[in-house]
Amino acid sequence: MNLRPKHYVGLLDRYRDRLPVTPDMRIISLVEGNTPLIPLEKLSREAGHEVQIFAKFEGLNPTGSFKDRGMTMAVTQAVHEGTRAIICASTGNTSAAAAAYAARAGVRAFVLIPEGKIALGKLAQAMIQGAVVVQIEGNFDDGMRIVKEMADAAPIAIVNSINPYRLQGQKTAAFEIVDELGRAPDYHCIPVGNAGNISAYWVGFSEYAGIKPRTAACGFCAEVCRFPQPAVTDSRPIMLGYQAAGSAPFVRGGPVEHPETVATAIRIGNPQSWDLAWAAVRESGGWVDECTDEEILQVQKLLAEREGVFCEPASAIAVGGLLRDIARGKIKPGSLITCTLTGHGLKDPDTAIKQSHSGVLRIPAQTDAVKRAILERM
Ligand code: AN7
Repeated sequence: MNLRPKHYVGLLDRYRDRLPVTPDMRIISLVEGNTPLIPLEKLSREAGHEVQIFAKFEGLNPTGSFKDRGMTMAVTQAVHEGTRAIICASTGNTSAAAAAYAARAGVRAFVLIPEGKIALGKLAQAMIQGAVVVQIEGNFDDGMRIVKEMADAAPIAIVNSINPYRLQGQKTAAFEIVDELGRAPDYHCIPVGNAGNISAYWVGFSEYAGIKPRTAACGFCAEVCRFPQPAVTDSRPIMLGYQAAGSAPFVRGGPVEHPETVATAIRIGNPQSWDLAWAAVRESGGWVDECTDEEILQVQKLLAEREGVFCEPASAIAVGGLLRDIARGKIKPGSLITCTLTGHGLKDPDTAIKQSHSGVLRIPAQTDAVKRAILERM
């Protein structure tokens, strides 16, 4: 007998056969996942080489970023283990998701954020959702170090992506892409900060192809996920990771001590999933490259103006890097390409307004003046 509801109730339910979900678990969910795969028709045409580009718009998750996928799994597991409190370091989105799922579960959330370098929307989310917000006089990497030390000292669950349950939840985005396209894309483009998400996608794409990736994340998955499940597709994409030039440890070949970028979400110099991410890139035959802040903002605006898709700066980098690699001839003509837009543009209204002020006209409140202004611009 099928006891599952007919309507969509979240990714832990939809993909429970491939996740560490047991029947006795209380599922903590905001009905996350099931995000749209939006064809970027104009950008594809303009890029040429007969490419087809799709955006997996993760900004449409309940808290506005892909973090919800990992958080539903991590908080469900933490509550199952009897945890009363969760903690994370965050550049913003993880803290927003942690606060929301903690509220849902009825546990306390402690979030460590870098002072002054967090987008306004994310701060608002963490605050109103009742998390204890701790602004540290340091950056994300400082916060991460402290969180790891704290968890040894107190009975509290870390919900950063070093928690393997986070990656398990996040791998479902790769499942959705393949389910939607009916095949794996040829390339998948993704921003890289702490490097958990690129690792999770690789696990997801690999599992769907019936292949066990040579990564520790899948070692974990083999224990709890009853892998292998039946293969759904026979191929995996080439993984392309993009970093902000001022915060690009994977491009530099080692940690960056003072990371800086307008894309504050990925202002991370010492990524925790270093080995997993490299395994994903190497095993897939892909690469990691960087974009300047200028390129990031330009492409954020391009996506908004030309496609009507408003993502945050850190997300735009996936498309920015891709378009450049297409122009350089690094992408096979005729390819089917997916890009993860990791977070919603509304997260960071300050940055959006700052680079769009020329779009606002100031005129007297008179019909004539308005008419003239409009007719001049038709
Ligand atoms: C919009 O919230 O690390 O490479 O603390 O918010 O898996 O870290 C955010 C990361 C990309 C990078 N895009 O993903 C945090 C945090 C957005 C993000 C990333 C983040 P990872």
